[in-house]
Amino acid sequence: NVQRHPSRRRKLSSCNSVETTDPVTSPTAAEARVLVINTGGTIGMTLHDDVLAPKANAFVKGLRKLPILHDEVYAQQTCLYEYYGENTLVLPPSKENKRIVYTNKRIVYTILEYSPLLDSSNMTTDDWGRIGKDIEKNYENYDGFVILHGTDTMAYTASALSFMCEHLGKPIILTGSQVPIYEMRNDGRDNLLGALLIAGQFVIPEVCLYFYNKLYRGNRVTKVDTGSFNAFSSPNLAPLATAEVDITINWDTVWRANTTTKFQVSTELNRNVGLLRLFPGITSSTVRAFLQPPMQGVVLETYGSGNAPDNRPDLLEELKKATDSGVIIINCTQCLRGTVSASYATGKVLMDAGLIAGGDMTPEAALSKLSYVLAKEDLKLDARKKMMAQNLRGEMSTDLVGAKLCLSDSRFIQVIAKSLSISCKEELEAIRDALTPPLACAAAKIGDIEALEALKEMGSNLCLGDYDGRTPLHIAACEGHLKLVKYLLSHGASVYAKDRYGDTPLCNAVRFNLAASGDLDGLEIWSIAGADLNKPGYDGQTAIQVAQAVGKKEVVAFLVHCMSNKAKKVFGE
Ligand code: ASN
Repeated sequence: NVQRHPSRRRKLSSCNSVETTDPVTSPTAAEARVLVINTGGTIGMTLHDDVLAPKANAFVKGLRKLPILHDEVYAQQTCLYEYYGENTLVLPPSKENKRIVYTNKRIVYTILEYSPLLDSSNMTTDDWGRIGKDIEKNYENYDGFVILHGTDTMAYTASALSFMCEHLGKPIILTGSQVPIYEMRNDGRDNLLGALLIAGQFVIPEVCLYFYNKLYRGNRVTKVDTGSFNAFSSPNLAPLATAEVDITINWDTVWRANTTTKFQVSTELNRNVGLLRLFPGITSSTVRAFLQPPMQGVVLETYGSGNAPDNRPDLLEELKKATDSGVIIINCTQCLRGTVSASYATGKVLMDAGLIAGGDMTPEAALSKLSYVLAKEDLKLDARKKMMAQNLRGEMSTDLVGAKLCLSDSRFIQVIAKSLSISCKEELEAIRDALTPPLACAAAKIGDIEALEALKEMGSNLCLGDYDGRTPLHIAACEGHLKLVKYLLSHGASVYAKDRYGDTPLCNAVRFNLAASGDLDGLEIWSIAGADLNKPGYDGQTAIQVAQAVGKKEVVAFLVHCMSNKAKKVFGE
């Protein structure tokens, strides 16, 4: 952490290429850190005996020679290698993006290369566990994670990680390429660059997959093309973001964990799962053989909207026998797009045989979800079945009939739309998105949960920030409205959201709330944990000023003591 490296901090502040001209502004606000886990795949492959295979220890060296992926001058000026090691690189400054509140942030990324590097066809459940563990180990030190991975099984890994990562609050983005990054014409550079920019600049708390200018929810994708750069499709969910002239995030679609529980990775996965695709004339002995113990969970890929022959009692009997003996069978469609439904007699027979409807889940998502759910040994069969039918990570669409209030139902928006002569949906949404974040912040300031509820019903996203990128959670944290903080956290607000000044709700809570309430123990803990207690906040006030204003002398003394210790360290170097 740069805050623990005063000399790097000084270098950063004096370095012209870094836009931190204000010496009191922490340079961390100008940098985001991303951990890149390189598991292998075409992106880093080279030709050996006329076939592509991964090459160890070459990736970092290769990237260092690519100016769009590494700024050597900045690295030298800011002692990057000295502090983060030889495997750390830094992107050049990104172009000003009007839609991003905090611009000019440098993305500093560290590469963790696996050995051996794998073609993704060689990946196993153990490899998913290894990736999960590495994310968990490094979670607090990085703003986001990029996983370099082969495309062949990337949709499986993305799906599995989406379930394994519980209570996720930061972006994890899988990417790779169809052509190695070292070739003249390749898709690897763009894919890596896009994934890094998104992982470093946006708090999208999901396991995603970035490919060919689009960010997808990881458990919604499937590989659809072997010969195109546009290799992935997310048939049942629009992309979370598109990287065209601007990077545009579809915030309404972003999935949020809605919990206050600490992030953890569940690496326990059940291996006795399988995929079985129906085809005309499939024999009952094939089905029986497939469903034999130790099989515990199967994704049955059925026809159309979840149909199977209803004139094949032999087949249906095998399925029923298996579900009766405790095998969980999920009904997913073979079609690329759409969902299973109970509209045909040929679909109903499967429900009667004890299958669970998989909605519009991809087979990759259904399989990895089974593997995750079946590993929860403390759950009984019924609870596991219930979990399989639930939407756990946005992997399936839930019936939203009646759940989403129509925008034009809101009196408030109606009145404004009328006075501005607006009628189309897009314009209504634009008004809502412009007006509701400051309203939500105002409600947060006075701790008004009811007003926030009303805004939420209007369809507004309570995680969005105002002009300065300050979210209702930033405000509630500053004001010390604990109930409201809990409410916002349980509605998907992120403690990692950075405002224009690089401040998160977590930092705000420390500086304004602990200082104002005189919580010395709390302040000390934060100080030990590396928080910069002297850094001013969005309104220019430092913790000392806050404490002085409310007459907390012991807090002022403590903070002065912290400051002089820090100064001694800096000048002592
Ligand atoms: N066979 C490669 C892999 O999945 C394909 C790729 O990455 N484009 O590792």
